[in-house]
Amino acid sequence: MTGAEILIECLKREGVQVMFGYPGGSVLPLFDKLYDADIKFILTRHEQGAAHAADGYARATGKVGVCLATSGPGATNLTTGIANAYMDSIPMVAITGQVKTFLIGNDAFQEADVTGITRPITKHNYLVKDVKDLARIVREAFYIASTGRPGPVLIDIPVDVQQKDIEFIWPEEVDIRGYKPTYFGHPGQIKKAVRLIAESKKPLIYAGGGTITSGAYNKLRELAEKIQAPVTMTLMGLGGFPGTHELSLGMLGMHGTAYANHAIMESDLIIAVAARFDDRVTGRLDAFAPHAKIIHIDIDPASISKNVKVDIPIVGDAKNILGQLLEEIKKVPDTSDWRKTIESWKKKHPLQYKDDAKIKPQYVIEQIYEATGGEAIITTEVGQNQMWACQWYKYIHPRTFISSGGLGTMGFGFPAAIGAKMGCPEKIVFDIAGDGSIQMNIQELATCISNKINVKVAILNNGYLGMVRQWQELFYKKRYSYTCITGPDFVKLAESYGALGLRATKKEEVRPAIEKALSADNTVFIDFHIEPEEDVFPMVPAGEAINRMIGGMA
Ligand SMILES: Cc1ncc(C[n+]2csc(CCOP(=O)(O)OP(=O)(O)O)c2C)c(N)n1
Ligand SMILES: [Mg+2]
Repeated sequence: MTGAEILIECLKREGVQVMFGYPGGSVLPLFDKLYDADIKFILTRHEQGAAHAADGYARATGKVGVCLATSGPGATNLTTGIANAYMDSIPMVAITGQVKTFLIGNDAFQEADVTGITRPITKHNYLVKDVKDLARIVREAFYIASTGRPGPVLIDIPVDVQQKDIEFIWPEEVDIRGYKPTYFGHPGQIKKAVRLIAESKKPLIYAGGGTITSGAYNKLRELAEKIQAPVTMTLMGLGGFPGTHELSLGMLGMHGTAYANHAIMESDLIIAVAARFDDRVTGRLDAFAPHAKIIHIDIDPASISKNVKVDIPIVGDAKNILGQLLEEIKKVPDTSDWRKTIESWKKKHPLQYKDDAKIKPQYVIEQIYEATGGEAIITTEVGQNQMWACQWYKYIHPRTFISSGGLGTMGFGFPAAIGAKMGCPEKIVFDIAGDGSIQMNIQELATCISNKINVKVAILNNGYLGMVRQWQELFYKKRYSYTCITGPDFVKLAESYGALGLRATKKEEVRPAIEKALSADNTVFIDFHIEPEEDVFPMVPAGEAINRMIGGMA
C-alpha cells in the first residue's frame, strides 16, 4: 500500500467517519485516495474553519476530531484552531502535507516548519520521515489525543512519504514510553478527602471541563446530592451538572453569578473537579477562597497547584475518582445553613437585566432557551455574546455548550457548530454570535449550504466589538478606539449563499424569528438588532478579588 492508502486505512480503523479540510499540492496523493474512501469529507472554505469544525465535532461527540490541510499556508491556517483545541484539552488529530523529504529545510515552495510552529500548541506532534513508521504514528496520535488530558496531535506527512509503497502492518498495541496517564485516585488521598468532606460545613464543588471529558456527569450529580454541596461551573464545565438543578450556582468567575463568586469566598472546602483555576475564574489570586481547604481532582499532574496551592491533590480520571469518593463517604456534612445562606443570595442577587421595549441580548437568549426547551447544542463566538450565552441559557446535559474557553477565539462558534451538527445531526445546533466574530469565518456559510448542514446562527448585532467596547466604557473613559464595527447586510449575505436570512429589529419580532429559524430545513442567519451599549454584568474587573463585582453583591 502507498502511504496515502495506509493513512486512510488507519483512519478507518480508528473509527473516523468524518473529517474536515482543504486540499493543496502537498496532499494530492491523499486526496486522490479520499476520492473513493468511505470517510465523509467536509470541504471547508478556510483551513481555520476545518480545525474549529473538527474541534466542535469532538466536543459534541467525545470522539477525536480530524482535520487535514496542505503544507505551508494550509498548515499555518490550521494553527489558531489547533491552539484553541490545546487550550481547552480537546482531542484532535491534525494532518498536514509537507514538501518532499529531500526538500525539507530548503525553503521549498509552500514549506513551513509545521512541527516547529505547532510544538507549543500540540500535546504531541510528528514529522513522518519514513513510510514504515506511518501506521504506528497514526495509532499513537489517536491514542495520545484521546487519553489522559486530551489534546491536539499533529502529523506532518511529506508528499513522497504519501506516495511510497510498503506492506501495511496494523500495530495492535500502543505502547509509548513515558506516557502512562493515571486513571484512579490514590486511596490514601481519597481517604483524606473523605475526612475533609465530612468535617466541612460549607463545601462547594467547582467543576471544570474535565467533568464533561471524563463522562463524570452522573457521578458528579450523585456526589453533590449525597453531600448536599452546591455546584458552580467554569465556562468549560457548563453542562457538566444540570443548570436547572437546585444545587447549581451557574458559572463563576469574571462574568459568573454573584452567588457563585461569594460562595467561593465563604466556602470552607472547595472540591475542584477537573478544573484548572484559570485567571478568569480565580480573579486576584491572593484573595481567592481565603477560608477554604481545597481538594483538586485532575488527570494532569502538571495542573495541580499550578495557579492555586491545593491541600489534597488527587490525580486521575474525574469519573473514577468521584466514584471512589462516593464509595468511601459514609458520614455526610450538614450543609443546611450553608444552603440557606446561598438561597438568600440567589434571591437577593439573581442574574438580571433591565427588560424594556428594546431587544436585549439576554432576552434573545432566554427566548432561544425556551424555544428549544434547553435541548439544543449551543456554540458561541467570543465576547459579550459568549458571556450572555453562559448566563442566560441553562445547560442541562453535557456536550451541549461548545465555546472557546482558554484561547477565546473569535470566529470559533460558526465552524464549531458545523462540526457539532455533523456529529449530532439529530440535534438543533445554534451558534450565538457577535457581529464582529461572525465575520471572521463567515465564508463557512458555503460549507453549510453545499453539504446541507442545517445550523442556526443568532447574531447579537450591536455594531460593536462589544466586549472590548465594554472595557473601554468602564476603564478607558468611553474612548471607543476602533471598536465600532460595520458588517454586511447579514440577511442579503445569507441569501446570496443560499441560506435563509431573517432580521429582528423589534422585540416582538424576536420569538417569531426564532420559531421560523427552527422550522426551516436550512441554514439560517438571524440578525438581531440589539441594544448597542448593553453590558455584561456582573463583572469582576481584571486583577480584582472575585467577590468585588460591578453589578454584583455589595
Ligand atoms: C481572533 C480574536 N481577535 C481579537 C479578540 C479580542 N476580542 C475579544 S471579544 C472581542 C469583540 C467581539 O465582538 P463581537 O463578535 O461583535 O461580540 P460582542 O462582544 O459584541 O458580543 C474582541 C475583538 C479575540 N478574542 N479573538
Ligand atoms: Mg458585537
